[in-house]
Amino acid sequence: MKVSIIGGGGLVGSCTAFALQMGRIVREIALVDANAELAAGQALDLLHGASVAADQVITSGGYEHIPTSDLVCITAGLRRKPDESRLDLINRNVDLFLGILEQTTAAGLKPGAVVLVVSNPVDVLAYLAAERLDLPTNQVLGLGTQLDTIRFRSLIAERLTLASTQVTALILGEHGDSMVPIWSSATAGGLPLEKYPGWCPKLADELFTRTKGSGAEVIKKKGGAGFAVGLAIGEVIESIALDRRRVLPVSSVQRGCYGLRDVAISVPTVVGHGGVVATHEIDLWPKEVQALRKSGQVLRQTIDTVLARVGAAR
Ligand code: 2OP
Repeated sequence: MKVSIIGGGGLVGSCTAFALQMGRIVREIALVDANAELAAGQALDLLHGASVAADQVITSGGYEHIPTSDLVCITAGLRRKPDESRLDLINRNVDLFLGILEQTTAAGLKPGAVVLVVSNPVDVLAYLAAERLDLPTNQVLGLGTQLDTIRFRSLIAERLTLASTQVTALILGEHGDSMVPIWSSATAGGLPLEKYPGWCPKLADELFTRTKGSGAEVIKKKGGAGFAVGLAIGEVIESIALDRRRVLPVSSVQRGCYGLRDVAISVPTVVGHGGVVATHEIDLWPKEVQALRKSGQVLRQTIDTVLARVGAAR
């Protein structure tokens, strides 16, 4: 599989490339960036490690890589300021993103190509990509709350001194302020998380609040997230590359799952060859479904605001 990372010169794009290199699954990684020298530097740095990593083609360049790409990952975008919500980014990033979509379309996508949107606000931009790219809807997805979910699990594990890989806890909804913690299915070592010694509602609230604020917390400390985002993206891309059909909380345009329609939002999604294989409307607590629908409304209102400014797809 050839993966082109638009924005590959930046922190998120280069960390994604490193995660794919260490994943040793994709065959070719192309870093595409407006700053060609930076992308070339990132690619060279990765290439230097290839002899102890994997037999891959690692390169950089422009949109000439798009027609031969099996997956295009769009990470380019302006970063949030520490006190700025993701949705505040919308106007600054939408114009940039629409330009990327136009250049991607002009360059020509393979009919079976998958487009994975990471740029923020990811759910709104994933919706615009699905609306504007000439691809089947299932081939366009957003990273969604996949990143929030892995942060959630890691922070829970750290607080309870559990093995991080044995905590399963899900975040669904918007990758943003209206994201929803799914406590109804949270487990550690296969056992209900709420039964663990030391677990209490106060701790649950603290951990979710910290998860929701993790993006801003990292931005404040180091300017922006990279490592965890790259790993989150790597899991999605490798599930597609190997047709693993992992159930992941990624964002795609919904057609009725949990009553959600005409909005790109994260629900339990089977991710495999071609992108979205299926979504699962698995029973949640009523208050979780209610919060998920509220999150969908928040996103739909933002999409309407954006479309009022930029117009619907021609
Ligand atoms: C984050 O949460 C970049 O939105 C991403 O860090």
